[in-house]
Order: sequence, then structure tokens, then C-alpha cells
Amino acid sequence: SPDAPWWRDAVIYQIYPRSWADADGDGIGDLPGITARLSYLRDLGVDAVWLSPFYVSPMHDAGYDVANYRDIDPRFGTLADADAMIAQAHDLGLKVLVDLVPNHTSSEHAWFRAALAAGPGSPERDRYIFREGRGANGELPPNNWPSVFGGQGWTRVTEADGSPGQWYLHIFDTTQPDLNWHHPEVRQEFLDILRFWCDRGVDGFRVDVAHGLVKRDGLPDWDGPVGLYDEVGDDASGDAGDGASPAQVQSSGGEVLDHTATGAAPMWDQDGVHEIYRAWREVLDSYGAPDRILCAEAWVTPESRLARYVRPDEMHQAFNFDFLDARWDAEAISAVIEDSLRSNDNVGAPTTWVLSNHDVVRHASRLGLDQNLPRPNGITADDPQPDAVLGLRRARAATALMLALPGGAYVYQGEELGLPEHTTMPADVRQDPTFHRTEGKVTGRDGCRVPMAWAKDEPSFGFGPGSTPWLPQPAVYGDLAVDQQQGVEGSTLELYRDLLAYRRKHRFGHGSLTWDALNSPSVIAFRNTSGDGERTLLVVTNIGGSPVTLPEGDVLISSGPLAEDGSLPTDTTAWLRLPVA
Ligand code: TEU
Repeated sequence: SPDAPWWRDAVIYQIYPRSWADADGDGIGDLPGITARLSYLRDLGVDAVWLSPFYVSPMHDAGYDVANYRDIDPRFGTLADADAMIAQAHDLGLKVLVDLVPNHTSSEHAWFRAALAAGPGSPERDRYIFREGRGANGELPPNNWPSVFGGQGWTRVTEADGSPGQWYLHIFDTTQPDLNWHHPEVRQEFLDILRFWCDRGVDGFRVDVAHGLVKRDGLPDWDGPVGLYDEVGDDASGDAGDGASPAQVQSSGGEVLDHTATGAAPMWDQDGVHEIYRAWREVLDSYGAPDRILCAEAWVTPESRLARYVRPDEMHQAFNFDFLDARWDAEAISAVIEDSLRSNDNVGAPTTWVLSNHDVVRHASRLGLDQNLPRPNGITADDPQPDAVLGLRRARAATALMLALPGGAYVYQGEELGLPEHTTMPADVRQDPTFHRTEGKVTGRDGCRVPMAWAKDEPSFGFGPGSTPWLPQPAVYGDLAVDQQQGVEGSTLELYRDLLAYRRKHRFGHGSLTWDALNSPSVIAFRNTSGDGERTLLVVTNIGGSPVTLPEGDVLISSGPLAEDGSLPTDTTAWLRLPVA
């Protein structure tokens, strides 16, 4: 309906602040840089932006280690710069989501410093998860949980008197101690942080590791997979219980890794997380219309469990990572779409589609890899290289498919340019803690975090004035820069604009999907009857090897050229206008 809340069909653009636009020329992107470039996003045709963390941080995990949730890191600017950015976005008709990191703080957060100083048994330690070690002298960690980033999930502290002391839990880096969400002060603090940012005008929050806040009572040992960077033995693979089907991926070292959290693991997806989000929803709803939203970053399968995060009294959105994870296979992708729509219909929520973000190999490269091999989490020059032409062709087809689906979608900065993963970055410039904690066995996520390319002939491709970017840009980014694609027919940037404009005009995000007779083991084909009731779109993605004959109808947009006889080549998506049924 025309009165439907804005977020149900929104396309939200993820800005990675370090890497979008650098106004002061220090090689790191910043808030003034973002403010100056926001009109690009209005012209692109998105509804909102989500910014990865810009808070005060020692940057051991690129800002996902927050030392002060109520201030801006000086690298990115000031609170006044944030206010100006939010105001400028609103002037342009864009909503603003910020990133909330509630699972852990930085070890430099005032609370954690106080916990270290106050010692065992203190109320300060109780805000985190401190335990005595096992073994005769407490020399062994309290349980066997590993860190998602490699190595063990516990670090032992030295007490004030110099003696080896308690251990604290960190599901991520040593510098990211997990908070104790059973503690009332922790709960209260995050309610206050939500209000702090709502009062500054933000329209919502992307919630980091939303499935991790509550751990199973007693912190029992766990031998199954914990996440992307976990090495999984034969015995553990695929047997995570709870109907979960963890996607298997492979690191450059060849070990099989698990990519997906499941309901069985004691550190993920515990029932207790849901009451936290109900309390948050009450805070957001107290601000009235238009809705301020919560989007769950929760690597949870199956989709019926993920749907539990988007009940009417909890979050509004949850990233559909099954869609991102799906192999380039018509049956697999159709099954994810069907499963997701069914699971979300049950709770009255739209699905939130996503293909790339700052944690995964960019889809222009991912889809150019051998699809029979498990997916990597980072690619080096020594790995089998993606086929760039094939990858981009499939990425365009995948995006054209995604933006035709009912629901909302997220677009990661640079995917609108078809930017590939940077696969030849030297080891000595890599910054991701996953790379360092695994001594390089896991390549990590730097390759998808490389600064944007705005203008081919400017220093750092227009990222910043005369700056050396914090990560090097590959030469190919020059040819893909915004100024090389703007107004160029057939460019990826113009494709995104066309898709977004048509989708918005006829409200396809509010439409309803029915499978078309063309759907087959090698073709994804559905109809979307638009939210404004004026259009029925036939969407066809050819994933098979042979051309598909399209039915009569206007081809409105296609992700690549059609064949001379009008048929749809492989790895191409077309949007056709059908008469309204
Ligand atoms: O990621 C959450 C998380 O669980 C990741 O390990 C995820 O599984 C993996 O990166 C997927 O490829 C979030 C942030 O998005 C990530 O950047 C942070 O490093 C992490 O939380 C810790 O805050």
C-alpha cells in the first residue's frame, strides 16, 4: 500500500567510512568526505545509507572495537561533522542508519579498563565475561571456545599485583571483550545509546553480531563450528543440529571452514537475545513515525530461525545471508528466494536481500570463481584467480535479479561500479585481524575494503586530495571510476540507476512474486506484480549454458546485451513488461 513503512522496500547503500571519500587527505575516509558526496547517492536512486562504525576506536577491527559509543573517532571527524552529515542526507531525502556494536566493546572502553583495575569479583568485571581458568593454577582457558578470527576465545589478564589472573571471553579479537548481557547496566547503557543517536536524528541501526549477545548458561564446551574462520574437521561438518545447513567454504590453505552460525552452538542464536530486541523496539517506536529501524546482522540458518529476529515487536530487517551465500545455480537461488519469502511471510516481514558487504569477497569476483569449489574468505595472488569478465557479467545479472525481488535490499559501496576484490594486495599492507591472528592462513577481508574510485585521472582515483589511501587501489579501479561510467550507456553504474529508478517508480519492492513457467533447473523466472498495481514484471535470469527464448513483451532492462535473435544469453537477467494480469 502507498502508506507502507519506508523500510519495507528500501534500498540501503552501505558506506564503509574509511574507504568512501577522504576530505582531509590523510588517506582515511571521513564524515566531511561523505557529506560532500551524498548527492551521488541521491542520483543513484537509493533510499538510505548505512555507515559502518565511525566511533572512537583503537581500530584493531576497523572500528568494530568501540571505545566510546557517543563520540566520533578523530580520524573520521567530530560529532558536529556527524550532525552535518545527517542533516545533509535528510535534505537530500536519504535516511541514515548507523552501526551498533553491542556484543563487545573495545578493550580500551572505560568499562573494560575499570574492570581490569577493579579485579576479580568486582561489579566492574561483571559487565564482561570474566572466569577463573581451568587446570591446577588456572592456566587453561575456562572453556574450549575459539575466536571467530582464529586462536582461542579467551585471554588471561595480569592482576594488579602482577599475578596471572582471570580470563575474559572474546568471540572476536583479544581487543574485543564480550559484554555480559545478563547485567542490567549493560542493558540500560545500550538503551541510552539508542536514544543518543535517535536524538541526533538517525533513522535506524544495523546491529552487529545480533545473534551473539547471549551465551548459553554455563558456557559449555563446544566442538562444532563457530564461524567463518573456524577450521572444521570431518566429524563436525554439516552436523550442527537444529536443521541448520552451514555453508562450507575453503580458505586459501585448503581447510574447510564453516561460514554460518547455527542454533546449536552455545555462543550463537540463543533465545535470550530476543527480549533484548523487544526492549530496543519499544525505544525506537517511542519516537513515532516515520519508523526508526533495526536491521539484524545475524549469520543464522535456516531462514525460519532468522525470521524470529523480524517479528513485529523485534527488528524490522535481517540480512538474508543465505542469498549472499548461494552458489550461482538456478535451483539453489530459487530455493533460497522461496524459503525466505515463506519464512518471512509467516512473521509479516519483508526479506532483506544482500550480495556484498565489508566482510565477504565482492560479488563481481566471487561469482567469477569456480562455483564447484567452496567459497573463500579472501583471495590472494596465489589462489585461483576469479574470471573478471565472467564475474562482472554474473554480478550484474545477480543484482538485476535482486533488485526485482519484493522486499528491501542493501548495496555495498562500489558494487554499483562493478568493483572487483583486490586479490594482489601485498601481505605487509593487510590490516584485517583475521589475517594476522591466523598468521596469514586466512586472507581476510581487506580485499573488499579498498577505497572507492571516483575519478580516473586524479590521485588515488579521486578518493582524497593527494592522499595515499590506507589500502592500495588496484589499477583496474581507474577504468571503473565513477567518472568513467557516469552517463555511459551499458555501464554498470547506469545499469544500477536504471534498475533502481524503475523499481522505485512502480514499487516492485512492495510487489508480489509468483513463479513463471520458464523457471527451470537452469533458469530463474518469476513475475512481480508491482506495488502500484500498474505493472507486471517478468524477470528471467539465465544461468544455464544455452540461450533462453523470451516470451513476447517489452524488454525494459537487461543486465547485458541480448542475442541478435532476441534470446537471453547465459549469465544475464532481463526485466520484461507484461500486461497486467
Ligand atoms: O561480523 C560478524 C561476524 O560474525 C563475522 O565474523 C562474519 O561472520 C564474517 O565476517 C562474515 O564473513 C561483524 C562485522 O560485520 C565484522 O566486520 C566485524 O569484524 C565483526 O562483526 C566483529 O564486530
